[in-house]
Amino acid sequence: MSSPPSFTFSSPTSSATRRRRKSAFTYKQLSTLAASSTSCPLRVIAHVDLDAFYAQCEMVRLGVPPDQPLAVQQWQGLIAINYPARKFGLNRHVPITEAKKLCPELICQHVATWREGDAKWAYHEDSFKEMATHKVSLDPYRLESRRILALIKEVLPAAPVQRVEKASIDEVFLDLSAQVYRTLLERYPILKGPAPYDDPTEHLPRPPTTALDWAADALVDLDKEETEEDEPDWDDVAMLIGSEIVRNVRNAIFEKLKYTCSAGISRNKMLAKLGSAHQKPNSQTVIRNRAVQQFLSSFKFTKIRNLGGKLGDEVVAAFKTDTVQGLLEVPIERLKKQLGDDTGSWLYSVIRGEDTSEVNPRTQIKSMLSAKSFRPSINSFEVGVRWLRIFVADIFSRLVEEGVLENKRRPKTVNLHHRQGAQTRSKQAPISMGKAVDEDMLFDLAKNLLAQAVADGRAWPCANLSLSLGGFEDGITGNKGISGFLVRGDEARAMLGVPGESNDGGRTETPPLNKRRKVDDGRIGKFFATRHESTGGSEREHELDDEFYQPNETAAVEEEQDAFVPPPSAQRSPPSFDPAESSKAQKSPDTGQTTPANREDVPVILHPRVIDSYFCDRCQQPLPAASTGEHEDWHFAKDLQAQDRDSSAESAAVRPLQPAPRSSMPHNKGRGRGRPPGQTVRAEKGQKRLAFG
Ligand code: DCP
Ligand code: CA
Repeated sequence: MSSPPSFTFSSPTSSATRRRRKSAFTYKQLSTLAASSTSCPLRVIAHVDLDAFYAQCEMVRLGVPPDQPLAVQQWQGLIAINYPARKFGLNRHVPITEAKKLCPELICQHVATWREGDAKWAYHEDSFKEMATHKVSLDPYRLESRRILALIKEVLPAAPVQRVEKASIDEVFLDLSAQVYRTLLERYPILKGPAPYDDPTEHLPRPPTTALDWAADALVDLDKEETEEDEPDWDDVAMLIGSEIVRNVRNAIFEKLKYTCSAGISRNKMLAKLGSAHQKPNSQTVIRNRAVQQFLSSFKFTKIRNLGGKLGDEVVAAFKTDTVQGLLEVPIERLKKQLGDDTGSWLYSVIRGEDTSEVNPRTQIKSMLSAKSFRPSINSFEVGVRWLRIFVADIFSRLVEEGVLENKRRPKTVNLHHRQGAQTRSKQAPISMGKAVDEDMLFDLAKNLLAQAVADGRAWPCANLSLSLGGFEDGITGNKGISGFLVRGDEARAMLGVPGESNDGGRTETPPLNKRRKVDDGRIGKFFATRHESTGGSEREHELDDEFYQPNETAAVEEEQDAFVPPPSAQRSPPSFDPAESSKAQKSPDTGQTTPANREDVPVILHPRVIDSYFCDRCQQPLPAASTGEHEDWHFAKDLQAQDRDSSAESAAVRPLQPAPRSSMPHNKGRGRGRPPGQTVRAEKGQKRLAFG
């Protein structure tokens, strides 16, 4: 981060002139940059995308020279093509035989595979012929992805200044705002203030700079009414600093790991993402605020994420245009009338370059899946079980990386999906909270589920089998096994250092951390999710379903994508931030946990000398760590019961012994996962361990 500042300073102007010239930005706005506020007009966001990622992984692994054409093969298709090969007109749609004709020196490297019966994936000779007995492994690319991510985090200053969101296997978003703020103040001490008259709404002085040196960046042309002769303001300077940071990150990735990547730098995620694709490979594009409209106008709006599908088609049909330029002429009222208020407003903003979705560093996996399609179909329990062994090994290696051995994260359910003809059926089983998650235990569970499917008599012939783990949650570490006593609200709060209501009767209107994230993400949120993007914790990892791989289909890759929030086209009303919702809970300054705002008489099971506690955010109350398993089982049972009503076999196995508090019911749509406003949570006394069938 130490490249020299590349500014050309203005010749001194008279102080009278200077005094008249003010920045468009205020001291207050500058201060919000330090906090990476999503509404800060000086925000700097970057999107970094590895070039031809799988192909580069293979080039690095094999030590292939940079100008050698190479493609990554999966069975009979190409899934990644390096840039030297693209010069020959190759892309994912070109069949391999055709590709070799177009580019005779092309190296086609097949992906690694798990061979039936093996305990580890490997690069096998002629594996493309072994589709019936091998399964694709994307582990080599995941491992490289992890190394790159770790390096990026190492190059940037420590959190909380650093905000890195892994968006897919080869993409990250960086919120550089706080780091840019720090650099701005170092380079321009005048910004430290104080603001004139101590008034934060005062405008900043203009930057003492007339021209900025953008080095080798691809600079998007300015909007029509702007000229390069106009003196830069602080947003331009902020963008320049962001661009320096990104250049350093990219240099480090290349120097240390030999990968090239492209990047986009702009004021939000949507623009940064469009920017990174603007000039590939190995370059970075800066879209200054003054260039946003010019940049966006050159796009078909169908290129913007979530406008590529049905919603995009609907908009094209309704307004007879597929360009941003064309759509800019449509008044907001017409957009709303056609698409509904929320989607209409969202579309209106997005084509004007507005996006307040946050860069969310907490991108935790919520589920994992390993799958295989069979051609021909399989017909016996033994063969199915051999595949389950591979699925479990595949998933378990990912679980280890997620920290399951240290109980940092653990799944709650295991699911088996099997397809027979056009019918896909599922079986689900809970993973007992009391036991360590290991390979044998998962294998046994999976095998039992397959046995159930066979017993139902509808398993064979099976065209597709997949195993997934779901309901990932933070595990409890250091559980001392203290049994619980029952204490009541205030006492429990005092023991946990959780505040009650404030003396003035008011409440701290701070939304819970997870709720805030959720709300903010929901805000048109996933829209800007990249193709594989995770979305604020609602992340799913899945591996390729071999047979269903179609070049250029997103399903063909290991994806870490949002599993739960539909794009605006599906939900038709992007949720917006509801300040009222924020006031439903209080946040403890000590624990960072949230507590219900109105819970005078909530009975809490708690040991008087409890050291380890955890907070159940579904019941909105603290509980002793020792009861975690029991309590989670109970929630789990309720969830299963609700989800699986139509599957009598499974729901019969899970019979809670007591009614759930209203807050935990999955169908309670009152206010997110909390209880509806005004209701007091009343947990039942003496919760008992459930008997699972
Ligand atoms: N991928 C895949 N099937 C697809 C799309 C992608 O298997 N239909 C895999 C291979 C890619 C990786 O995901 O290397 C990343 O996808 P990108 O879309 O980012 O494509 P590349 O990184 O290959 O190329 P680019 O330089 O255009 O980003
Ligand atoms: Ca890429």
